Amino acid sequence: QNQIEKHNDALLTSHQRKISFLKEEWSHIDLENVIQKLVDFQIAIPSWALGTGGTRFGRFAITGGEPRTIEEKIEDVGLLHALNGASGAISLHIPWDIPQNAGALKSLAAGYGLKFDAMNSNTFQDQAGAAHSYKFGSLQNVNKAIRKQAIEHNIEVIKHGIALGSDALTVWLADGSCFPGQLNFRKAFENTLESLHEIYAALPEDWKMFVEYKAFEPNFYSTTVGDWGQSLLYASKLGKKAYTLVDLGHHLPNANIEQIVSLLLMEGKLGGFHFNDSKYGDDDLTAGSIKPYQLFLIFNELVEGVDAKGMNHAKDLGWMIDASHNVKDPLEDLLQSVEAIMIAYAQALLVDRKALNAAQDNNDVAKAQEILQNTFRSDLRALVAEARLRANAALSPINLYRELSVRQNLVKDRGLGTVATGL
Ligand code: LRH
Ligand code: MN
Ligand code: MN
Repeated sequence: QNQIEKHNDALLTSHQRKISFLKEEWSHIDLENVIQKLVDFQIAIPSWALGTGGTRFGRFAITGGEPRTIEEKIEDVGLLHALNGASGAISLHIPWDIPQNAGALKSLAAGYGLKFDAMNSNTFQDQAGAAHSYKFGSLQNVNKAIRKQAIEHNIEVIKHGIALGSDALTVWLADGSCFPGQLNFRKAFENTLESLHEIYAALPEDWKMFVEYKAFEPNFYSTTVGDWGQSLLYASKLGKKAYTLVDLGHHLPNANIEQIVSLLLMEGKLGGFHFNDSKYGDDDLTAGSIKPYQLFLIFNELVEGVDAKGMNHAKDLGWMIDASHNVKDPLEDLLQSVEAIMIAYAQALLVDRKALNAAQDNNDVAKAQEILQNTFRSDLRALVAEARLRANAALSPINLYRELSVRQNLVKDRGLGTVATGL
């Protein structure tokens, strides 16, 4: 906290100049309200993004200092949260994480101001000692015993989550097929639905189930939860605790994700997000690093839809990053992702919605574009920094991270080894 204050003091004059300018520029808008929304907004960090994931071709363990235990993963997210004030939750993946002592983990996390976000199950890899293989799918499998093993794993994950105080289960399935004829699509859907029903029945009353879809990979001909239509079909059939989860990297190229978001919100079936960016497929790159305008357009629909439904921006949807790191320091990358998400959110909050609605009602296409691009092209970084300042976080998190030689210190403490996440 001391270091953060010292860092902020040095940057304060320049920061205040930028904020005064923004207050003048946006004097017609209640900026205090916008800043408060930014302060409240929290984006969960996935435990598997804290180390170097690599690609399926290899992993370059150059970073070092990677967290070796859940405790160290919590420490790392605690550090991110101290720096940016916006990473107040961690999302675990079972069995990449095996929480042994939930009580102790809960109080460790609480000490850093962290909660446990959605729990993730894993039926896309065979686990050591497991009786059955998921080579031909898990919840969809033609073999009932294999489906049962996968169902029981998910119920186990819910139990871990209950002990940690989480309130959501994210189910992502690699299930599908690689060749035409391999699978009966209808039977695969029905098996998956039946399995999901059994998992759903084990959910506590106040929990949500997120059904995450993905177009392809690791299966390359069909995926059994392949798109938002299929996910919505499962979520609708399952019941009110089931929702669709949108991972930005899980679409076919050029999909209109903002339209998907808008319609899922309309149906009350949008549950949460995995933020990342991509140029080709499920690249899991830094949010906003490739298509920042798309990220803004998605947030524009989110703000519009969430407000139309009278929902709470910070609480009613699950916000999370889902990234993988190959060439960057994972912690620096996560700081960059959070920053990009916050900027897109700030831009969406400043859209003149009344004027946009009027332009839409008048079919004034050029005006509508002007309105959107006016905020997208405004530099709102100081607003996001102001939110950090008010949360006692750092004005420039990544610079402070470097000034304090955090990575070098982590390497000293934890060594150069890497810890495989299984990816
Ligand atoms: C699948 C996915 C899913 C998994 C995570 C590791 O591509 O996005 O969310 O749980 O990656
Ligand atoms: Mn994901
Ligand atoms: Mn993915």
